[in-house]
Amino acid sequence: MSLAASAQNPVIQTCYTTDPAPMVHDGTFYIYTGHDEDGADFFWMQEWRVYSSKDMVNWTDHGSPLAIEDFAWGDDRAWAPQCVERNGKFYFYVPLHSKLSGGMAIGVAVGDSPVGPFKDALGAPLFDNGSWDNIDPTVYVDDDGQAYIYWGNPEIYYAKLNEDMISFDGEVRKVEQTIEGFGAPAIKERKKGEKYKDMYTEGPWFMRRGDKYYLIYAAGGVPEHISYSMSDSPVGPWKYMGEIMPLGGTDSFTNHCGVMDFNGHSYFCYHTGKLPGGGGFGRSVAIEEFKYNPDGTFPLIRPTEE
Ligand code: FUB
Repeated sequence: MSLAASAQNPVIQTCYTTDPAPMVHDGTFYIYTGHDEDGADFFWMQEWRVYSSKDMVNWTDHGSPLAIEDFAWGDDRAWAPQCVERNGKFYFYVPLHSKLSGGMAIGVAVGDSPVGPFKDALGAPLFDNGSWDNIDPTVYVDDDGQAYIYWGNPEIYYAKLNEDMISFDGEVRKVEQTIEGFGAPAIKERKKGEKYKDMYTEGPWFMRRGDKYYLIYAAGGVPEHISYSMSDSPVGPWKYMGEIMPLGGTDSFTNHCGVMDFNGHSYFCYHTGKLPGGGGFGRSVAIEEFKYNPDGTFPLIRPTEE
């Protein structure tokens, strides 16, 4: 089936939604989001939300099936999530502030339905080492069944997940950010105070299409644009491929993307400050349909301007 789809942006207009992570399950397109509070002056976010659509035009609000209070060890900053399905269970990965370490940590909740209810799977963080780097987890289950989790700001970390999806197989590794791989010098080689236009910043989205792997991410510091790197392997080496969504036209100094095919169409999800009263701390999910170039690279994608 091929559904022509043109979402009206922002796609959710009843509250501020951020950091979209799409997932397709059983003929339905889900988006997992954060939630900026009205009048916020920082990312003091308390809950995650879920929306779904069967036609990319009409959206169902499934409310907030997961919030900070569902993690006994967390107390703030319900930042960029992603939910993936495996063996009939739905694993909801989130970054939040840890009361245990004082840094950001990665948590994972599990549910039997894509819209919850979800429960903290471990009663403890999946990863918590006291660092503020631990944000924006992205998870992909590869064709051979091996699942990977990437995350981080300003470093990029990754680990293999066991089949249970709630424990690591082996150690956490750091991705080497070379100019060839990510468009800017390694963090330790950067000159203090110098802004590198193409540097990886945060919000990775890890995926495979055909035999190519993609890391798509917010880049450039503040304000952020979206760039990407590609590899023949799920763990690199990565090749910097350039921008997907350049600066401008979003009214938000952050951007954060998720990419998904649905019913024969490809969709690029991101956020803007374009809902009335919105801005950098009042963001809203938007979606652009796009077509990959024949070689699997991305075209430039511009945000909806009006
Ligand atoms: O929404 C809070 C933070 O802003 C996310 O973790 C980042 O990716 C940026 O969008």
